[in-house]
Amino acid sequence: MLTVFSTDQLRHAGRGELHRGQLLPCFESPKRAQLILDELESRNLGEIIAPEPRGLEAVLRIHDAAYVDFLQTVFDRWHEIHPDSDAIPHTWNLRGTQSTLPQNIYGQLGYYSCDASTPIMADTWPAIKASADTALTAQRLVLEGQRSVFGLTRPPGHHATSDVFGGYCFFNNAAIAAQAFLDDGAERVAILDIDYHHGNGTQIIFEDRNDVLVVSIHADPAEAYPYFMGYANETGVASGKGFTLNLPLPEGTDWRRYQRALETALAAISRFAPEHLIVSLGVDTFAGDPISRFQLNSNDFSIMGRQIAQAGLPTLFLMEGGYAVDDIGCNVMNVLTGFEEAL
Ligand code: SS9
Ligand code: ZN
Repeated sequence: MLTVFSTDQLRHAGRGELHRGQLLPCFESPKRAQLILDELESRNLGEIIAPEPRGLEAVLRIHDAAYVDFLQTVFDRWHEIHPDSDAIPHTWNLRGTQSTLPQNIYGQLGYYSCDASTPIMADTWPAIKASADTALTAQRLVLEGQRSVFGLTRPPGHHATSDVFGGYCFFNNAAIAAQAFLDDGAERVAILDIDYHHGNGTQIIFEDRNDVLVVSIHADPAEAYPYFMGYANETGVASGKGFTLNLPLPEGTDWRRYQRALETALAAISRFAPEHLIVSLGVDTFAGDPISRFQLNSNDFSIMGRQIAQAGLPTLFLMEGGYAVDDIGCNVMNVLTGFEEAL
């Protein structure tokens, strides 16, 4: 399987995130991508290629122009006032009130974000741009006939909406790739989100549409981030009704239980009959993950990959979460080789 990755994606390296009352070293670190690459190389998954640099057209199909411009410029504005720190939002608007875009930088950081876990630093922009380019190059390779491609997207994307960053995400790489498939002529694309956390950004982007089926298996939002969304009764909006499927699972979920949800997810995808499948691949369902509470082991990821291959679809894997750095390479590699072994 081909992998797409740019070293520019390593340039986003936050100093700290607000986690349960403490400023801790960022869980979402460049080391994650580096360790995945090391494992793919040592176990010979296949060639690793750099993304083709792209303009912003495909990004702007999903994200608001003002948001994209904000992300591109905010750090320089921040740096003039705070030369020694990352930009982190700390104030948000009141629920249900008119939300005017403030001119003030603290106001704008709050306006365009949903949490304080997602710092912005000098090279955040080149890293998130390269991550989106990675998704788009991998998407094109699938379009051109590769059975599967791994876009090692980092920073991840599934919590980002058209104009909100958070949950370590800025550009919704999976949404950008799904829209690119449609713009290249596909009629239906399915996104299978197997990250531990509900892909709230992806759901919000597509919830009123019937050309992208969004299926997410994740920790029950009653107990886990992102807390406000991801319940089973969210099934889509207006003409998107029936094209969102949430399969929340309790803390402590092991492979037996997970596998049944994956079967349900894959059955829904096959009824939808998409031309392409995008997998939002998070391995934070691993038992050793420091911020998650499922119980999958490394071998389970191989079975998961095999099961996903049974869908029989051209498949674009895009990286989302996974924070147990010692095992992240092995767990990702197992999904991808499990997939290939089933072919
Ligand atoms: C606050 C705890 C949750 C966000 C988790 C985002 C996971 C992305 N530090 N932080 S896959
Ligand atoms: Zn996650």
